[in-house]
Amino acid sequence: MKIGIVCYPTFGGSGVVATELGKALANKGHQVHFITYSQPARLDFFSENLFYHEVAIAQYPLFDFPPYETALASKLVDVVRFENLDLLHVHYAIPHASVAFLAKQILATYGINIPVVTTLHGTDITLVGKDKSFSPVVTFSINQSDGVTTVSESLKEQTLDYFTINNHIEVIPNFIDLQRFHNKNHEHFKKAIAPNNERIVVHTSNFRKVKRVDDVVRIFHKIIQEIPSKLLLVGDGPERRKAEELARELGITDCIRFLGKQDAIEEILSIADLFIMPSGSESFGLAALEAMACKVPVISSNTGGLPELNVQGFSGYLSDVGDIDDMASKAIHILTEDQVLQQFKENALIRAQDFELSKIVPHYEEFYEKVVEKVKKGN
Ligand code: GMT
Repeated sequence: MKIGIVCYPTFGGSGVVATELGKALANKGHQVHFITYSQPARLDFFSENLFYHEVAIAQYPLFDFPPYETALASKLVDVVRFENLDLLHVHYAIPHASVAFLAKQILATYGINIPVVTTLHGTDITLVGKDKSFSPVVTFSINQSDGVTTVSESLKEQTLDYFTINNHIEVIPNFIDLQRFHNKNHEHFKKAIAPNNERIVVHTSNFRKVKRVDDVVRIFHKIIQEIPSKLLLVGDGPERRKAEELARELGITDCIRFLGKQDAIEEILSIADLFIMPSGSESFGLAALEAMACKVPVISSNTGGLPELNVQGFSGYLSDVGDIDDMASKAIHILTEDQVLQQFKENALIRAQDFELSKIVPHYEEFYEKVVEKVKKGN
């Protein structure tokens, strides 16, 4: 199949999933065309089946807001027509689903009926999408898509709750490439970070409010009252400064390293003993799955899709959003005894294996086939 993929090419989870999906589909012999405004962060290798089309946005003094949507729609029309694509798969509803709808209408004037699949990832529904300034367009474009997927049952339910949806929604969870994400022996690195054999706690995110990075610092503060540990904070974003200030206030900067944005997340996860994800809202929690794949148990909130991933008392623990005391005491339970920690580490990997790439990607292929068939038959 010839597939066009539209996504945010940055470090966000939706862009990562879209890029990994494209790479996996290309490996399986599909021809995949990425159509984005810059090269997707994880599109880092050559394959004869992978193509990248950059959306160039013209600058003009009149444009206070450069018309990205118009440029993207025009590019989609061009790529679908001249590369003879069979299907467009857009990730993150805003603005990609409505842009795909516009491109589809334009393509119809050329006699092309391009099937459009929209994947909803999280904040496009739970945070940004349901805002009144976007919701009419989000509702319309979800209903107009030929196929809609969400990354968890929870996100499907929230989509149906927040919007008036008359379209079927297929749940296809996030997946993990265990060839890349697995525990690697990095004793030298571990020794450098934790010279006295302290436990290593990790959090990775884009440091937005919804990630509650402050909670990570506060939970860690409680952990080190009981167990010598180090905290690695990976990523960057608007809440980083606040977290740094909190660490200074609590007097624990010696135990915390802010590593900023990192590509080789799996290298860092390989030396970790615990991953903390206290998010206020999380449709799936791909970063937690990446940790579990590297044998790192997870302390998470019980919001959104996290209970569909993290299994209470097996791969880690879940607590109510903001319940720092509970998260800290569960973290301490996991970290105190070597034997208990080892068991949680093994379990984390077992749970991650349920989401192995080879188990999930075929669901997308089957869904594409269904959607193409439906569009061919005229819905
Ligand atoms: O919040 C992020 O980390 C980025 C965001 C995105 O859409 O780029 O991530 C969302 O999509 C990921 C991939 O499907 C999910 O694993 C994350 O749970 C989801 N984030 C939220 O719901 C907050």
